[in-house]
Amino acid sequence: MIVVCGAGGFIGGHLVRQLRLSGKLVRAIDVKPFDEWFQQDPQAENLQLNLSEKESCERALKGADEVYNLAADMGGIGFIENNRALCMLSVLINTHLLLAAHKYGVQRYFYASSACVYAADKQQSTNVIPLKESDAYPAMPEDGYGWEKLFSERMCRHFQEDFGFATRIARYHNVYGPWGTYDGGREKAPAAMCRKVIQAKLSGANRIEIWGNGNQTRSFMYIDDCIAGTLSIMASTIDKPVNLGSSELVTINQLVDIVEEIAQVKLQRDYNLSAPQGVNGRNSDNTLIRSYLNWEPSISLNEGMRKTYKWIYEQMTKDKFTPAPIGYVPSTSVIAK
Ligand code: GDC
Repeated sequence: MIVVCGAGGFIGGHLVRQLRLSGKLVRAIDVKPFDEWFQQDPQAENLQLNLSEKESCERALKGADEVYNLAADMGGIGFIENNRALCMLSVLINTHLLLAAHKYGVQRYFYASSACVYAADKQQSTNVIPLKESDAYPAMPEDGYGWEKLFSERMCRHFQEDFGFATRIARYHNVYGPWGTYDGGREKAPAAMCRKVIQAKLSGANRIEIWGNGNQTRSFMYIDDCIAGTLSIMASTIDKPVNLGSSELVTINQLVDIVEEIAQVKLQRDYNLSAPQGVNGRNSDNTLIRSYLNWEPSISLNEGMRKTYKWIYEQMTKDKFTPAPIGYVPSTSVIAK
């Protein structure tokens, strides 16, 4: 039995889907009510549980062979900069899950960490040197969210050393794709840009707001690469934190260029210099993952953004009133109403 914690979220939903496609027995858990899950597989054992509570974690992991912990209160830079205490409370989830995993003899435990663990002084320039795993120390991670991730990584390491079950840790670099958050405040830049460009296009507003000056650099990993890498890391012998991210570096302005090209529009850009911006530059050094797996994320930003844009466009337009075709004449019964 494989347990996926955070199964109602973006990455968790895709992971359950992939595990089910390969015929695995899956228990899927999230704190959100079922109608808020991004994806739900009726063949999985779906449970709504608050995993920050010890009893819920024990209920969740009883009978489990493998556990994926993707459960966390998180979001894009707009969310994590303004909700540091909430982000830190995710420590309760990982702590109680590790204890339950130890109690029930779980064999393998995956922890979803983040590039936000990396030290701030190594991310000050937009002209980045890709981050290698050792750059997390000396520690000065993203305030709140990053500290929790770094602490929880460390806890996984010591549970592995002291209690003898395998823990696997991936440091995700900005993951995007369909069936993820694109509005409401937790969205990351790729989904936010799709939403803003679509809104500008549909409304005819012709302009979008960009946080910062647009010169910040990032790499963005498409969800299919994230799931493939997650499964491989879990099955591997990599017993220390490893980067899981694309190494295709772009500026935020280049990300917007890609979305404009997909949408076939050219918009005026309004730069909001007081909006959350996070680090100036960040990229993933993939030497370690390549050396273990002979693999690294390779789906291009262009290809991934086309699929993401299409899905967000469908979500934003599906419930809308569709204008009648030109030349359409309503029937008299409709007019009488
Ligand atoms: O939110 P994010 O994708 O997270 O932002 C990337 C950059 O895009 C930031 O510099 C931000 O100012 C800029 N940006 C411009 N406009 C907008 O409308 C917008 N919305 C958003 N969200 N950003 C905009 C993330 C964390 C994650 C995760 C990853 C790991 O930081 O928020 O939780 O851990 O890092 O790589 P980002 O890349 O800063």
